[in-house]
Amino acid sequence: MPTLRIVLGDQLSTEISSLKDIDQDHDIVLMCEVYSEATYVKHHKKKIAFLFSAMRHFASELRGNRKYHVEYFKLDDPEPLTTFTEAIERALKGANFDKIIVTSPGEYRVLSEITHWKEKFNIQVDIREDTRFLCDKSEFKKWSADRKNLRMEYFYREMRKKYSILMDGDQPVGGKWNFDTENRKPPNTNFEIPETFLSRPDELTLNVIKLVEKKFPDHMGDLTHFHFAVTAEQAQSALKQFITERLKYFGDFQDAMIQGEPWMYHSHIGLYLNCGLLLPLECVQAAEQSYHDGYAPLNAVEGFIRQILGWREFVRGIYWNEMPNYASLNFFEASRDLPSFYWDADTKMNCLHQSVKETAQNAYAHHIQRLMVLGNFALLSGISPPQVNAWFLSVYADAFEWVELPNVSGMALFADGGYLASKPYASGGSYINKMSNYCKSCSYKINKKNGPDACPFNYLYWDFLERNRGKLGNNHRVGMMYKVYDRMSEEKKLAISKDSNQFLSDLESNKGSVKSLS
Ligand code: DLZ
Ligand code: SF4
Repeated sequence: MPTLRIVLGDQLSTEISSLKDIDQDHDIVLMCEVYSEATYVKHHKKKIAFLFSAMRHFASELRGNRKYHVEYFKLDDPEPLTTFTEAIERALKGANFDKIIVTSPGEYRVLSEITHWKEKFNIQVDIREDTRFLCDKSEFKKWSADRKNLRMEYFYREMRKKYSILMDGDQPVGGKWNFDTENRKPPNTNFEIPETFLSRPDELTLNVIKLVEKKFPDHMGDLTHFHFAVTAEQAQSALKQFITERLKYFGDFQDAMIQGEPWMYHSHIGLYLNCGLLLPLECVQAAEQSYHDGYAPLNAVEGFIRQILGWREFVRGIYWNEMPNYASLNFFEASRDLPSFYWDADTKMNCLHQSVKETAQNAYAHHIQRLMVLGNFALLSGISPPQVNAWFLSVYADAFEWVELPNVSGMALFADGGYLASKPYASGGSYINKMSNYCKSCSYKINKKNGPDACPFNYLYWDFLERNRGKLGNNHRVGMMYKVYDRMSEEKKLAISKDSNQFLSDLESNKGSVKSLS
């Protein structure tokens, strides 16, 4: 009897474990576009278009080159489907199968759905390990057992050794594991920043774009100028372009932000890696090769490799170790609603305005916009973690819960109380000013610490620390800042609290519109 083999929307790799040992004459590969996956958070239109187009291209590759039998349910079929479970039900009605094989999904929610299939459909369901990752779940569990606080740096060193990446015998190339002290230079606005990878949408993609516009009109996002890679071959070209044109500056300027330059020197390959169009080891090895060939310096190459071989694997391990509990952690008991400007960019704070505007255009913002602008603001203002997580999960094309949740709840919001990061990434406006030119065209004054036209980050930072003294006071990495606060005059402390209360109450009543700006 044939086997039903499932390929989910973020498993678009011919290497995927669910396709191993396929009987191509008899087995059926099932892929499905379903409403629930596009709407359980309202995914950005460009993200849905990207995934559906990549899924359809992948199905056609499996049918064409590989001669597999693929059953593909589309959202524009006469009877579109709502859930994965409905898709299984329909497939099982169409033929008899001995079992279902699926690769373990990237999200706990989907895994829970899959685990019900055995009983519901009275069929064997094999859930295989996702071998596209470089550290499997049990290996991470073993590494993390008995460690109270997990630090990526030590995990990363193990991974470097395991895969022999940037190694000189048993020592790191260049004598150090981490070259971050050489990174993070402020931007220079005279830069010529290379274009991101631009692919021209084919007819299939244009049809998907029409479908998304029709079915999801109320989702955030701009569908014009769609230029993402949608096949593995195009994603390879995007990787190659990054390695040859931008990697050499990636380290130096990884925290830099320039108004009107959404892409900077970042790789923009996260969306391809996270849906299977690229594999992590090929990206790591391509970067390593460019160092050995003398195209990119060690600080850039090591920094890029650390993101993939270290951080990406590390957060995935934490996600699977800690779910489902991790999703409900709220160390600071933050409960404020997400301000509406996260959707419409309507705020006078220019850094936030630009970051949200670019997110709506591109389903992308780079690391430091996400962490130090959008995440930092949510942290300082005490916005409810589930709402912040839902936002990040829906708006970025690379976001799947395994990677989004630890990055947002753990790193940006410190909602896990320090399990993932040793201190909150809280910051006043000066870091944004140092790393960007946003402040120059902001309605607020970065150098003013208090008063109606002072940069809100400046007083919110101190107010956040003071509000959470009971929870952070003993954190030795934050201790210095409490000493600075304690030395301030009573008058200054009062001004911080007054300005913060005013700002946060205006935020709730949605004052602070940017309508007069562009
Ligand atoms: C994000 C997403 C969207 C928008 N749509 C689909 C879909 O229609 N079909 C599908 O197989 N996957 C989709 N995905 C990805 C899933 O929501 C989910 O993130 C992954 O399957 C990981 O568990
Ligand atoms: Fe952002 Fe403050 Fe700079 Fe305005 S002044 S752009 S709010 S950091």
